[in-house]
Amino acid sequence: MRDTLAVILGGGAGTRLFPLTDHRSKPAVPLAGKYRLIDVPISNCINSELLRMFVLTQYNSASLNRHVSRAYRFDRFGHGFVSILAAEQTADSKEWFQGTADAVRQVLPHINPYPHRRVLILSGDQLYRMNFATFGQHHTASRADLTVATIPVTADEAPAFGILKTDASGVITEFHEKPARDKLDGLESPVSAKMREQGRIYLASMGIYMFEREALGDVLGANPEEIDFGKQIIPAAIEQRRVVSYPHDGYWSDIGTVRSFYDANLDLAVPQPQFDLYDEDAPLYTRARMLPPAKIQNSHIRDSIIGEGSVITNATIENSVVGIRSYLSEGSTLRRTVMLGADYLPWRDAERRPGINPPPNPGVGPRSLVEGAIIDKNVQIGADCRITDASNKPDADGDGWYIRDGVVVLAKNAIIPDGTVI
Ligand code: ADQ
Ligand code: ADP
Repeated sequence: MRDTLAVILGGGAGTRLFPLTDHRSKPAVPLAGKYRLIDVPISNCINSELLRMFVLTQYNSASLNRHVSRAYRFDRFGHGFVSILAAEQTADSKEWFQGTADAVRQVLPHINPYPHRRVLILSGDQLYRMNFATFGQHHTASRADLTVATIPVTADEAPAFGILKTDASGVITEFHEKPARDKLDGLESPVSAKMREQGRIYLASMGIYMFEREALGDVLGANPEEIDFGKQIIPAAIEQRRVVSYPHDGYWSDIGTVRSFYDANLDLAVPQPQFDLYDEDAPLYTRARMLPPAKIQNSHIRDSIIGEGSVITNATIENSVVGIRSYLSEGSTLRRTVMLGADYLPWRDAERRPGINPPPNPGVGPRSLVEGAIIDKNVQIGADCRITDASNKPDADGDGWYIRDGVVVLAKNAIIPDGTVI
């Protein structure tokens, strides 16, 4: 992988994960009790010995910079780096990245000086494990200009993806970005018997692309008005270039919307999760924080993940992910809830806490119940609150809380007063 550069697409306008992206860029959103979204593609790269990575983001957010600079320091005798490239205003470009292809086009002048033969383009909002060295071997053996990673999906799922067709040798002959459900006829692909049994007969693009360097420069240069890979660049490329499919057969999940982020987190807390956090051959890396182990007193906990540094006293926790430094007090209950954790514990000296006026008592207060929610960092939930499942409620905005995709999201640093009912 020494001749490959990775470009991780770290998010557009970022509305789909709002309010989690209100004060941080999408790649910095906390995941699975101790990681951040960006740790997934970066870990896949490191585990594939692909050590030169660029992260493209709309905001040069302090929290992303802090995380990446603390977590990923490579050996000074090697050649590895993770470089954050934020959208910038230049003489010939608008301020924001207009789309995925526009983002890559705008940063090519920063990437081109690094010696490379291939560019691997990755999404920043997916949970999966993939060996990119094997992907690269497939790309080389297929003599492809561009290889698209693909996964079989059902007719219900297909309209959310780019759906493609291949010939018998795996060359992509058609590509339709997010086709309507009634336009799927004739788009079926040959898949394994097991996939066919599950109705997974359409091949979806995973938004993971390996380009030969000159092919990328050519397709972006030849179509300067086209801003999106899925809508424009990939369909154009299959007309002009050799574009091949790389079938992925492991777990893969979108984590780019509030609902999919919530579901993917909770899926990690079941007894046999499809995504294995315990795989020692391909670990998920993050910043080492040296926190103490979780301390649990007289509590009932079932099918949950508890983050390090947490303190849990006389609480009930079911089917939940409880992030680092979470504090749950007397008689509190969490069900089907993703708690992102806290930057400090309630008893830490006020003047040593990060940020301006963070809540004095982050955590879940006495006798409070939280069901079906995402609790962002440092939220203080008072005593006797009742936050219950909102899966049938429409989107709504409250004081320090939101409902999105049927999930209650308590915003970072919110103070939820005693007795609140949502
Ligand atoms: P979507 O997921 O809808 O479809 P898109 O919204 O373009 O694609 O996002 C792809 C990735 O790029 C995400 O990580 C997103 O955050 C990031 N991104 C989006 N706009 C960006 C911008 N302006 N600057 C930087 N990053 C940006 C795509 C493909 C489909 C494919 C699915 C698979 O278009 O064909 O099936 O991914 O998830
Ligand atoms: P998030 O993006 O999840 O909101 P931050 O990156 O702001 O989180 O905080 C993550 C870590 O950085 C925490 O451990 C916190 O203590 C620390 N931190 C936050 N703000 C600062 C700061 N201004 N200076 C130093 N460390 C900080």
